[in-house]
Amino acid sequence: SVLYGNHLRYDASNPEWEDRDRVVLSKGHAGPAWYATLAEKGFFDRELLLTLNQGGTNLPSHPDRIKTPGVDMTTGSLGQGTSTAAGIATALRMKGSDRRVYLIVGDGELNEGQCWEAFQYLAAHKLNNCIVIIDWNKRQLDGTLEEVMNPFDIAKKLEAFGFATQQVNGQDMIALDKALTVAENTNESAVALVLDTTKGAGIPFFETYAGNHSVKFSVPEVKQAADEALMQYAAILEGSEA
Ligand SMILES: Cc1ncc(C[n+]2csc(CCOP(=O)(O)OP(=O)(O)O)c2C)c(N)n1
Repeated sequence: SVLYGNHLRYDASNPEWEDRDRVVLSKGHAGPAWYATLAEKGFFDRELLLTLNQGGTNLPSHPDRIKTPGVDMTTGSLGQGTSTAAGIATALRMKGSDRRVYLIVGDGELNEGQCWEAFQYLAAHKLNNCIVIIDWNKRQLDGTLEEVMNPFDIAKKLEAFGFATQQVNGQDMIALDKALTVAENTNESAVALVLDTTKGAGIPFFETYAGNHSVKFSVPEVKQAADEALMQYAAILEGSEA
């Protein structure tokens, strides 16, 4: 929402616009969240969302750049988006373009060594036109980060690689907006944001749900999720009015 609302330069009626900023959702399994945003911004009709992951759909669970307007890179095999984003950033730099690539990476995805090779490359070449965004939600597919393979302090590691790194509350839209602006105005090094987030945020019963990586909700659970999300939203609105 923050990216598409305030930062990206794009034209939904011309997704291939040469002068657009690019997005690489390296944690490709989050494709459905991206599709909701793209539909909201007019890249395609909302009705298409109902075809998610069905045979012949243009919205496969993992993003496909050939199929979906607004998707710049095919992803799903974790780690690979980091290298392709580094390649896009290099190409933009070589062309003399001031456009950026926004690279979204999972914290569990960092288990892939490929990420660290791409980060070293970005830092060494001071590719500040690739904004690295890590979703630090502390969980991955089948456990917590520590249970599966501890990445230790991600922000410190990126700093050690040579990145200008900010750690920010990834669920605070205003903080996120500011942090992106700071990153976009950093010229002397590669840039990264580590977003402190909670998996399933906004729906309390889901935040603590052990297998919340991939769940098929029952109808009562869908209703409960919608009710809890609405309650949270109302509380946020009340807070901002106060
Ligand atoms: C190379 C590769 N190995 C395994 C998977 C299966 N897989 C899909 S999502 C996931 C967990 C990723 O964790 P994280 O990046 O933290 O994503 P999040 O928890 O934010 O959804 C795994 C292992 C994959 N997509 N690609």
